Amino acid sequence: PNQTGGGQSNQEWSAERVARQLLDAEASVTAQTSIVAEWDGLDLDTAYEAQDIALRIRQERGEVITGVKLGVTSRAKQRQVGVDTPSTSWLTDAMILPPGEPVPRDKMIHPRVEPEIAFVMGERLEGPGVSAATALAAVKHVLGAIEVIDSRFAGYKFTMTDVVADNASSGYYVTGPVSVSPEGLDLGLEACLLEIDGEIVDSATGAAVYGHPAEALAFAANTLAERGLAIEPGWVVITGGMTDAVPVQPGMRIAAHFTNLGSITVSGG
Ligand code: 0L1
Ligand code: MG
Repeated sequence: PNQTGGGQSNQEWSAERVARQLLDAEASVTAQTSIVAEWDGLDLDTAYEAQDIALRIRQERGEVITGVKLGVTSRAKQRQVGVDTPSTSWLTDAMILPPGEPVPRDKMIHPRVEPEIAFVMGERLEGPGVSAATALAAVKHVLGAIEVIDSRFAGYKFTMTDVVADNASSGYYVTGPVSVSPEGLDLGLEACLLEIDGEIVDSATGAAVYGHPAEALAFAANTLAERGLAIEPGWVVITGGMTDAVPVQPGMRIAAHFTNLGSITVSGG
């Protein structure tokens, strides 16, 4: 992929410029280098501000919020990307990959897939003080999911604040065909096998996700509350990659098989 640096002076940077630069990188399918390396003013609050500005721009062009994505909730992901704090980011309807559609590789820089556990919210969930039990009580049903991430940073080399500003490498997400009531599930023990071209390459259980996917959901509610935001009924919350993300190659057959949440298959396009 192409790469661009920035090379402009510190005073010219702002959350707005970060948001626009990353959206431009996405639209032009062009990787760039760390923004923090150029602008040390990109702290966590500014990164979330950039994320929210980018969401506003997406909404201005007609996209609708469909939910929230958690990032870096598992140790596998923390090790893979060198970031050890979970984050929240936005999902919109433009990020939905309909079942059966291949990964739109022509619109992506260097896509990777990762299996996730997803919640569909039945009730509004608002922090602070949300526990895993309270969080789970607001869930209508649980789904399996595959997220197709795509970092705007070359080689997935970023800092915590870079990746938060970049909407945590959002690309596409596909949810599974089986929806299960949370009462009937032990989500900590819900297993997922990740199959690539007929071979099981990785596996994990729900406990890999921040101890329990409901803990990740509570983290999301409590973190969003710091910005005066809540998780709304009907929203989807994907709780973070359970395993390492796998680079997508043309023609690849990707499948995630869950104990109770069915199987999802995606082709590499
Ligand atoms: O690029 C990345 O891997 C950061 C996003 C993390 C997504 C996740 O943990 O599910
Ligand atoms: Mg993810």
